[in-house]
Amino acid sequence: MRIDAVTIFPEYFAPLKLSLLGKAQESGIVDFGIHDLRSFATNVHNQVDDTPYGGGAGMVMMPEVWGQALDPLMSTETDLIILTPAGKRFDQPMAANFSKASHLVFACGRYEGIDDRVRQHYLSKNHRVHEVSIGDYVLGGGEVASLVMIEAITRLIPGVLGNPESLAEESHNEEGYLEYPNYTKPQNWRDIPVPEILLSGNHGEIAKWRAAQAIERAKENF
Ligand code: 6GU
Repeated sequence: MRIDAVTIFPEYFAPLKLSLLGKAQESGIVDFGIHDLRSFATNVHNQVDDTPYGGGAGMVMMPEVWGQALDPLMSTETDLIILTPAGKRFDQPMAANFSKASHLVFACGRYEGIDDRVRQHYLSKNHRVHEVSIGDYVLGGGEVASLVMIEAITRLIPGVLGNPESLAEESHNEEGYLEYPNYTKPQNWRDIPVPEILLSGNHGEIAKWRAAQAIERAKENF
């Protein structure tokens, strides 16, 4: 999979080199391109934003600089993802869908967002355009949201996880977040013992216990 991100803060994407994502890149499963939006500015001050038509607070990112940055990235293979707190909520099924894509482009808005004509333009050219939010809170920009999405999406690509069984187990647990509590060595820690059942070797009973625990946890946390 090819993943491009356009941002005024390319440094935000340094963590792509680490851990799972770094390995996925080394092994050639994913390929990242990070593009500095400001390098596409055409005015003297490399300005990328301006005041909103109609008035109101804040600044809006100008369409032409986005057009210059995105045009060379867009093809029939591309899914363009515009990060905005007003977008569709990102979740595990959406991550699973995007993990099957061949090319994702993340457009990281800052300030009050990107001039809406950018979205309209690429839609009108029959590109797949998605406005996505990662949750009900407001971030300073789409960079961190992109990182969240990239991590959730790429770990679902075959070959990225060392142990594909953990993926299979997740999907058994509905969307992958109905997890049971886990324990490892030592058997006793600060007077808290590992639940007996997990030491029993009875895999049927263990599976039942874990399912019940996952439901208990879901009740508490939702
Ligand atoms: Cl995608 N962008 C911003 N700025 N804030 C957010 C978000 C995105 N998702 C949740 N909050």
